[in-house]
Amino acid sequence: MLANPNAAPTARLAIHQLATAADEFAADVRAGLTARPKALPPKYFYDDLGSKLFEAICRLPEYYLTRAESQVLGRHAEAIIEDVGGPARLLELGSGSAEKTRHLIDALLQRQPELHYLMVDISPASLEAASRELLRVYPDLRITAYAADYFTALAALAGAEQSKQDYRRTIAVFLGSNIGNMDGHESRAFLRAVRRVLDVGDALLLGADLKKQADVLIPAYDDALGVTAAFNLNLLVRINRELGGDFDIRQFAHRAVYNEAAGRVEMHLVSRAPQTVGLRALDLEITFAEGETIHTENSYKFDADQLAELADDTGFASRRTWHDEMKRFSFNLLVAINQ
Ligand code: AVI
Repeated sequence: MLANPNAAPTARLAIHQLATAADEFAADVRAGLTARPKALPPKYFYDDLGSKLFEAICRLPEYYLTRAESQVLGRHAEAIIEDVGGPARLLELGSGSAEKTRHLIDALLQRQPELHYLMVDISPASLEAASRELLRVYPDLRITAYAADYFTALAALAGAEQSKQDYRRTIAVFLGSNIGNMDGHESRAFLRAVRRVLDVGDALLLGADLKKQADVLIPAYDDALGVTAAFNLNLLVRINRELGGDFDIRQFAHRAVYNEAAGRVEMHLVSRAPQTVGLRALDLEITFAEGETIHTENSYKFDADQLAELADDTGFASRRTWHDEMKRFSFNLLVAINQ
């Protein structure tokens, strides 16, 4: 674990950059672009620009998820916190801008004098910006931030023997339906890893988008302004920059489809023409047929039975569920149980 040399010199904030295999991105790009069909892991969307584009997506009229979840949190944060009991510390996986989290921080600080907020995000720039903004609004908050992917951060947290100190409970939060970007196997491995850093009685707050009509889903992933298209295409920009790629971005198009049988929205990058792309750092050339796609993301949509099964399989009991007014999004309080 490396302390970030740029970390602010304040006892209230510690930012840790967790070392990941230096060439993991290169290895994943090589594997993904030489596979049939071609695919890339969505975690690589979130470089500095990608994280900002995702924040912009969250403000789009078509992207109902963020507003729906904020509505639930705005209305029920106190009841949610009440249900868990405390005093509690907060552990957020995929904190992003941490805007919605403020509802929970406010509710916790109404019940307890202090709060330790542990935040994990793959983007160091997002962590830096979000933690500074939080400290401006809540000068007494104690923040420990981890720049890492979820599994690396959870392994570090499990091994760090993090003492809860004055906190009776840990509340883990996984918002925004981030769980939807994992397939069934990965989401179970992830929830089990979360469960390992919790004690019996601790809570996991899980935001999950619900199954719905394609005419609501597709615009959410293919907005009129083209922000989601830019978010998707930025993956090629990142490959060009970091791996010496020569992708001509204009020769690829964004596509979002609802795969109803699989219960997920899929994002693809479609080659507009037959073409060959070089990747200098990988000493690799990739050919594309016209219309061939790179599958860049799955966004699974859930029903109540699937969510209950997920909790059941991973050492949690579902205690309560809240919905937004339009019942588009579900917010689930899961409690860690003996396994
Ligand atoms: C982060 N994640 C839950 C978003 C989603 O809805 O799957 C990522 C995203 N992709 C396109 N738009 C937003």
